[in-house]
Amino acid sequence: MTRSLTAVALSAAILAGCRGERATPAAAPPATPAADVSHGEAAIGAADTAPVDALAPARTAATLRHVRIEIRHVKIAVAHGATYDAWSFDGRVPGPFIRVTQGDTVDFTLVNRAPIPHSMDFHAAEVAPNRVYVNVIPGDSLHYRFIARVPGAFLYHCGTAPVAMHIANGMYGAIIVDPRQPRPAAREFVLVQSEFYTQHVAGADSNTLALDWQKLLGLAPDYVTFNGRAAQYATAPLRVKPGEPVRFYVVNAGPNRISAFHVVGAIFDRVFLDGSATATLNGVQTVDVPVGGGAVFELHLAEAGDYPFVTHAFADATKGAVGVVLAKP
Ligand SMILES: [Cu+2]
Repeated sequence: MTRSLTAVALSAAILAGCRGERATPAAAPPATPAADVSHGEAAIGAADTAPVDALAPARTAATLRHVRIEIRHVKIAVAHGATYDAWSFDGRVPGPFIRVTQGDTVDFTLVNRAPIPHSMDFHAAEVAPNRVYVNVIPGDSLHYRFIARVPGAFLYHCGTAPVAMHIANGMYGAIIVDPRQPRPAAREFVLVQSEFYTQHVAGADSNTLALDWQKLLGLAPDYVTFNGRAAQYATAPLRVKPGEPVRFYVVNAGPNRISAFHVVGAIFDRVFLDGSATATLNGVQTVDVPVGGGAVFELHLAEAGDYPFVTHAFADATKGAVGVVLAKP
């Protein structure tokens, strides 16, 4: 099969990114941009570490779901050659993908193994925040239950003040609530978009980064990512078959940037906004996922090839919010 110019250019950009050793994005646009690169201009990282698994967890039949999460402060890779001092749920950013079915009871335990207070806010829950979204001190734990009444793709995050700091440091994840009547079978992926605002840590090795609060307040991220690492699915594409039903659960953790989610070369068959159980949009090209929101995207890729997915806010795609779906028989 003849590869398109776009795909070739994207591959070239990926390879160029693989050779680069920069720990931070370029401060200036490329001097000699390739004329036919329309979707490959991100500071694309090499696959020097395994990508975060984007496959959605399988549905389960249990109606009482025990979920236990440990909070730990860990170092994560946010881009090729860039390590970030993160605050995490279960040692990963984003935290574990949770999947339950509408009507299930979630029996939740939060254990704080970190040196400062943290908490947990589930957007899939309808509860009094002052009862359960409370701070857990280091070494302590918290237990509460909620019923996942509304289907959809929901954010969860630490709600400890300043919330922007706790989210920007990595404390978020996705919880999928399936409708009681299952959605049709599809190849399913979870994508959590988020930003990193970085500065070098004094005394640490040159590639270790930590939060830059002023950049956060100025809405100027260094990296915008899907599942916590810049462009990781450009070098390790998500794989589907041509024509196969594909479903993306997209959640936007922010803390600041709206996601204009788009798959190059495809039109979404159906988009379910947030908790809506019925298709609210058909035949759409780009749909905003607000900060703190989620949406379910259903599509198919018409023919074999490489299909970039991006936030079409292209400054953010350039900072890493870009990946590729590889459709191959
Ligand atoms: Cu926290």
